[in-house]
Amino acid sequence: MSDLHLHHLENSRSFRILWLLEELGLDYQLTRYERTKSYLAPKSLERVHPSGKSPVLEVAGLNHKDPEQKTSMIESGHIIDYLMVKYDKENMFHPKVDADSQAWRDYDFWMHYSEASAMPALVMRLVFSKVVERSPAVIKPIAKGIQKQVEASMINKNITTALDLIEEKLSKDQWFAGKEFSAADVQMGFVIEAANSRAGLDEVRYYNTLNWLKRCQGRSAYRAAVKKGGKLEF
Ligand SMILES: N[C@@H](CCC(=O)N[C@@H](CS)C(=O)NCC(=O)O)C(=O)O
Repeated sequence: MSDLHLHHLENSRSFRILWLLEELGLDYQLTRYERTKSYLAPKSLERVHPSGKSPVLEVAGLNHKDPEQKTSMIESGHIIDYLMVKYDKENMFHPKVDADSQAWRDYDFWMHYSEASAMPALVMRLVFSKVVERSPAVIKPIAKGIQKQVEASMINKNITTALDLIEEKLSKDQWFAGKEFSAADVQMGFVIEAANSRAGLDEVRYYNTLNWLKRCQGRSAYRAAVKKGGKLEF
């Protein structure tokens, strides 16, 4: 039995972990969860970790006093760091930690930027679209009005700033850490898929970003992850 067990919620950040496990060629157990009608995780995920969020990676053997016990890890960035330190000894998917290396600084920056700055704006947009979708017909026009106002005043600018920063980076480099594909591309993949899914990224303005996405989607590990965990559809 494998030491790793990924709990994967459809259309979620756990796709990152699924994709990275495939890149690393590791053996792992997979449990898939469907979202509820409210687009949340099902209650059953709370049995694996009280946060009830995805991803959760259960790891066996971390408790030396009780090797049978499994440790439930959450936070995609943290799980990725763990997988890199534990399984990427040859630095195939992350640059060597070195404050003087541009590749490492870029890697670390995008690993953080994805969840700290880019995702919050995208999640806000998703939440407002769900509010409108689920509003009763009589108040739908009012909900739509509020959505438009909040998007214009608070959300759109942040999303555009993030996407422009990403495009600028990918117009200079093939990958987020520079010349080599890395786990930072995996972490940023979900951001760009989420940004592209609903509205679709402008093909001219985000030319390099869309080419980067095609390169990611063409990787055999990405395709294997889609086969096992489902395509990302928001
Ligand atoms: N910062 C966390 C975010 C985890 C998170 O919010 N996951 C979402 C899926 S993308 C989730 O589980 N949502 C279901 C829910 O809130 O019920 C990470 O990167 O792992």
